[in-house]
Amino acid sequence: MLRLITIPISHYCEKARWALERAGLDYREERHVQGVHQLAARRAGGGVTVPVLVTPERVVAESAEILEWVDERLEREQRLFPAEATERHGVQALCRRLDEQLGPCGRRLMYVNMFPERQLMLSFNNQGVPAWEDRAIRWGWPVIKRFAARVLAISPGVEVEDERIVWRELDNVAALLQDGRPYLCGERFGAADLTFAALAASVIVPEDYGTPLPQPQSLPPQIAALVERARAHPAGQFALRVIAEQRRAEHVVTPAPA
Ligand SMILES: N[C@@H](CCC(=O)N[C@@H](CS)C(=O)NCC(=O)O)C(=O)O
Repeated sequence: MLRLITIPISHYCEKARWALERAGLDYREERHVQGVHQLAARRAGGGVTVPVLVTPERVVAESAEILEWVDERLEREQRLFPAEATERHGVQALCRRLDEQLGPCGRRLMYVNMFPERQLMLSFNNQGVPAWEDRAIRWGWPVIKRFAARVLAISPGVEVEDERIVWRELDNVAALLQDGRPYLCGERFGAADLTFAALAASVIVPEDYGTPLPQPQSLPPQIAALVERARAHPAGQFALRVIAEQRRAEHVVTPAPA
């Protein structure tokens, strides 16, 4: 059985869950809160970030590599990455940009906004984690907040620049789609679409996600407004469409025979 070490709300972890579930691969998700995740990731053979996928042959400790590992187990026509080298490099470059820009900035933007909403945040953050971790993060909240601020490089006002970068990345995705193509790299759903839709979750908070996310009606007005603005953006609309079409169990594809 594959093991996937996660922080349940993490959008990088959602990339991995989505790819595994789409491929119909059975896995056990081991959920942890921030801080403890580093111990769990290291113990599983990874580094300090999650997701970490433990497979019978090796440990895969980067979400982008997990997508590639899963792809190797699929029939060619069901793969997320094109076989042709130039096209493949194009897809990988777009995924890397999303991983490096949208991923961290969207995450920090949401953390900064949600930090004052401690009860609401923890009720979603801690779903499915061991009971002692749930208790520890509630009791140790000031320490955890300082730890998160350090890991995420939160400084006063950083969210203003994060919001600018997130919207720049949404604009970039919308520009790619402007010629009418159905998916970011052409006619087929692929790694760039999955990566974008998963990472955009920090601002569009989709209902369809590997763990429940707080919906706008339960969020404070200024965060709800941010989410509604992201959902209304053409790239936000695209992410919601891709999730509605592709994230469900009926989109499970067939693994290649071993
Ligand atoms: N490049 C990594 C980034 C993963 C990442 O940043 N994961 C976060 C969770 S969203 C994490 O583990 N953060 C805590 C830390 O860096 O200690 C990947 O794509 O897997």
